[in-house]
Amino acid sequence: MKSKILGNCITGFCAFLLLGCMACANSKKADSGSKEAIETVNVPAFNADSAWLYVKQQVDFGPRVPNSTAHDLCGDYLAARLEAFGAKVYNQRADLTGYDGKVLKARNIIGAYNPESPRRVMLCAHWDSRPWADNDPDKGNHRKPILGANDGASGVGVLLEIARQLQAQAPAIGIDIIFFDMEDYGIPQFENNHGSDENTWCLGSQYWSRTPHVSNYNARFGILLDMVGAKNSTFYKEGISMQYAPSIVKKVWSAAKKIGFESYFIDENGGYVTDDHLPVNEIARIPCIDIINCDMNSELSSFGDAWHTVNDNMDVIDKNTLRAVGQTVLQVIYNEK
Ligand code: AHN
Ligand code: ZN
Repeated sequence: MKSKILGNCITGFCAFLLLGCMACANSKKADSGSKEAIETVNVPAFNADSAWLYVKQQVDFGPRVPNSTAHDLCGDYLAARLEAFGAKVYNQRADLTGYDGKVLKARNIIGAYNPESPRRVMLCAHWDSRPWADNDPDKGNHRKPILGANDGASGVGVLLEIARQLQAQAPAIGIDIIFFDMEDYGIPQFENNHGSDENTWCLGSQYWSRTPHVSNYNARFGILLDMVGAKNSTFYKEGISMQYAPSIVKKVWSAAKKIGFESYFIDENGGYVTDDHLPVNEIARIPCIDIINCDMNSELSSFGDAWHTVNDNMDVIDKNTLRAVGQTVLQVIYNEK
């Protein structure tokens, strides 16, 4: 009897010790895991003032429509910025044909960081601006070109600031920043055949997807930024992104939530958008998502009141939105191993 009680006590004590040790082991594991994460992943702080300036510097050239001096000069500016920020720069030039039969002198501009690494992520945005303000409430503006502060320049501005950060502190993986040309030459609303051909949009990214800047190019995934600068923007989980790259959507939206930007990155599905990520997914076969503003309140367009109007100027740009997107993208790429 006595020994049985003692036996039970010993068994109980052992069990207690064992459980205690397991608890220790668990907490140790958890501790060292989180410590490691804090020690090794140092995500730089996105500077929204710089990004805003890079948006303005593009807009200051005027509309960057194909075959214009402003387009030429802005292309030179973007390539020079990437070069100054330490990227290996590729200028991919091509003659592409618009829906109207015009030959367009296209230029995709690529900045490669750590080009030798097989572990890569691509970040992209379009840098051209639309030659027609065909969604303007005033019909008299429909054939005027747009400044494209939000539609084009905002994504590029965020990526230039990221390029600056990449030079200051390298992440563990290689990054390719790709500025696609001629995204916005799609058939205007005033043409009879408007809506007839999706392929009239995204000419630069279609070209790149067939003919990447280096042969056998590959990346783990891509993130496209389009219209990421307007005040009170909301980014819903876009349809094509969810179809081809749901895990990347999840990764990006979780990263945004983790750092407090869930009021911008809404945890709900949005519509399907024909954008530069479509050829990247379907032709280059690289899973690529689109972070694109979806405005539920605008009566003019689901992309916001200023979309494809003469009002898409610096007045619509808000540094808080640029920061929310830029910091989220940094959070993602510095956590890739
Ligand atoms: C269409 O309206 C077909 N696509 C929207 C993609 C876009 C236009 N992004 C910027 N401008
Ligand atoms: Zn557009």
